Amino acid sequence: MSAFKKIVIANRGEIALRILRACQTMGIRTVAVHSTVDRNLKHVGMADESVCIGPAPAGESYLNVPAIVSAMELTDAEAVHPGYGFLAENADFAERIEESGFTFIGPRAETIHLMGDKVSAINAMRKAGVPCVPGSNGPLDTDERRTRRMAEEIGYPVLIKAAAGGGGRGMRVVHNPFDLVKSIELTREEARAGFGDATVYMEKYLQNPRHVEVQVLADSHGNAVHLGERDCSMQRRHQKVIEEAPAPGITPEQREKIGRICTEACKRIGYLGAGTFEFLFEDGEFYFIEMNTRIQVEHPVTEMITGIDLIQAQILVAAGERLPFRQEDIIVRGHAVECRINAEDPNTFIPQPGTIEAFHAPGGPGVRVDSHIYDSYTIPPNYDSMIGKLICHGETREHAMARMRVALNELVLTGIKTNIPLHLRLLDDSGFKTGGTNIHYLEKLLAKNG
Ligand code: MV4
Repeated sequence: MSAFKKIVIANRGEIALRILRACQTMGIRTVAVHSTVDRNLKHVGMADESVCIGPAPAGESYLNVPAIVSAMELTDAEAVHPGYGFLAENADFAERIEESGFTFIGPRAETIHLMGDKVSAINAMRKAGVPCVPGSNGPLDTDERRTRRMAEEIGYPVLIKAAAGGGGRGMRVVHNPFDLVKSIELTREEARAGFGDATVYMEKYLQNPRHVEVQVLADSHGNAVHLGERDCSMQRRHQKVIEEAPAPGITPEQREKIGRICTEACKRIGYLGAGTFEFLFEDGEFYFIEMNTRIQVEHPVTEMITGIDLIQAQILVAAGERLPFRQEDIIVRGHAVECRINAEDPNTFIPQPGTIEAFHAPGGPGVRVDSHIYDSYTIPPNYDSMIGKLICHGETREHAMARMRVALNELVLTGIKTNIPLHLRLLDDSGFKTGGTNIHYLEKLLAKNG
């Protein structure tokens, strides 16, 4: 099995290591591209070749498109895996890679562009039969009377969102008609300053939804499958803390229905690769909000319940191969939970880079550690504070949580502060134990208990 002979891994940390492991399993040679402060990353030492692409600031290294293209030429690589973050959802990068005669491991540049604009993403999905939040169905114009009528019809509270936003950036809730025009203008200004695009749209503001997302995979032969859903509601300031799959309370019938809607939409738009349909889930209904055209941080919980290697599947379909399984081959088994381990103060959430003194990974049945850290590794201050993920699978949700508690207690990580104490607290929290808490749960819990 060798879809490609050599792949450049255009990322760092745990996801770069995860991609490297998939490549090695497939017999594909690897090139690590890294910044000057990242020479000691675990995957850099393990890769067949490595190329330094610039200094510590990501803008000059991990976002340095000419340097990455040069590294591909220099090493005679055929494809690039962007991981998540950095250039993963940059349509210009994907286009540039394809123009240079290489393969971008991900969707077509046109698809990334379509999904990057949230208004065009929602319109494409609505046309493809995906249920969306009641809203403006397009950009807001300057017709104040029309906008007012629209908000009345949708019903307050409404949410003004930037088309170029996403992931929680550029949104404003409007509770009454008196604040409407002012709020639209403020959001427009933020959007113009932040994204260089003042386009905004309106949606009904769902007050207590859960964040449930559907994982899909599609090949270039018109096949698409879904791998069930994940619940990512346990978050703080748009940073996910714990994710799980399946989502508590979703029945197999609901899963199959929303999954089929997503796969049909994939076929309709000619989607290629791995993708995630983000939904808000409230009162038993799914409402599409955004599509992510990348592999996500939380992909392991889906891998644990389906047994499918999502990175391997991404590489295969990028090479033009057919998906090696059909929908009926994908069976959700048991439950999986992921705790993101951050190098941060567990109370203030302030990042705490530094040198790891000792690291002992937990183990045993159903326990997976996706992390690049090792004894005496120094975490640079220049990047995200996530240093790894602990993922546990069990026959039931309770079983997975029991394994997670054991694994978190077994894990030894000294020399730096981490959010492990927060995870242990959450595992003992009655709301979390019951399952199905909404997107506001963690922030309210922290406000109450500190
Ligand atoms: C919403 C919403 C309520 N109603 N849209 C935030 C991130 C971006 N992906 C979309 N977001 C939201 N959109 C409507 N119509 C609430 C949020 C939201 C949220 C969504 C998912 C996960 C965490 C969140 C935290 C705050 C707000």
